[in-house]
Amino acid sequence: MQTSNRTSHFLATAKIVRPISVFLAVDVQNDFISGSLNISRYSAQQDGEEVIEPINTLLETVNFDAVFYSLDWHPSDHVSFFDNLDKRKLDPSSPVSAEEAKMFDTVIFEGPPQMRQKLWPRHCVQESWGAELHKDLKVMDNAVMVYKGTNPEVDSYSVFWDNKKLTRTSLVTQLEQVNATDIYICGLAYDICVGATAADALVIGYRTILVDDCCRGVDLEDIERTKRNVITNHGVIVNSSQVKAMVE
Ligand code: VGL
Ligand code: ZN
Repeated sequence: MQTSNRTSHFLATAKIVRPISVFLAVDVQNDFISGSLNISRYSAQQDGEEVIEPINTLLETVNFDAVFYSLDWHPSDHVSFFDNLDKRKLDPSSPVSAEEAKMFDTVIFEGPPQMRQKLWPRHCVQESWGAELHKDLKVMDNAVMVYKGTNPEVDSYSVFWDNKKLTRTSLVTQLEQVNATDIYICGLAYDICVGATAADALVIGYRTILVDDCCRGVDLEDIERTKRNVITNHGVIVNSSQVKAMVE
């Protein structure tokens, strides 16, 4: 019999006496704000720095049960970097060849399994300034850092799994350990890593709340698609001013 691959066991086994609300700030890192993947240079022309003030206010006013910060954390030879293209082979089915490929093109790397990959500028290299959280972001004392994109061969937009769903991040077990029921998600980039993370949170079965004014993204249509996807899958989208009343 086909069984569901949803990891719903925690909902079946945990006795929920009250909501356990956790906060996740996705990739509020220098490279996405003012560095090599500065989102303000993309079509939506949004300023990533604008998420910091509402996130800090939220953390100062709302008593979350746990606070997580994810960091895009790539090795120097990461597969998503355009300048590493010559280190790997493309599949013959790739829409563009290695010679023709330009920054931001999507290519298909040789398998098995084959892998579609958008080519990004080098960003969030482990231990570099660009990979640091923005200096003005409030970091809670008991905060947990979640590193993603650490495997050189596979990208990771979601904070739960890599793009091939081969490996889970530490977030998965840590949410189970605190018996999380509700996850408040925000950060950068709205339509890429925030969107992928919210989609996975909903698949697992968390009550998923996207904090809209604490997100900035790359492409307006993709941001709208991200929001529609959250709503369709029974997540909710709120403004940060509404969160305190929801958590306490
Ligand atoms: C991201 C592109 C590449 C993100 C990470 O955090 O949204 N985008 N790597
Ligand atoms: Zn990345």
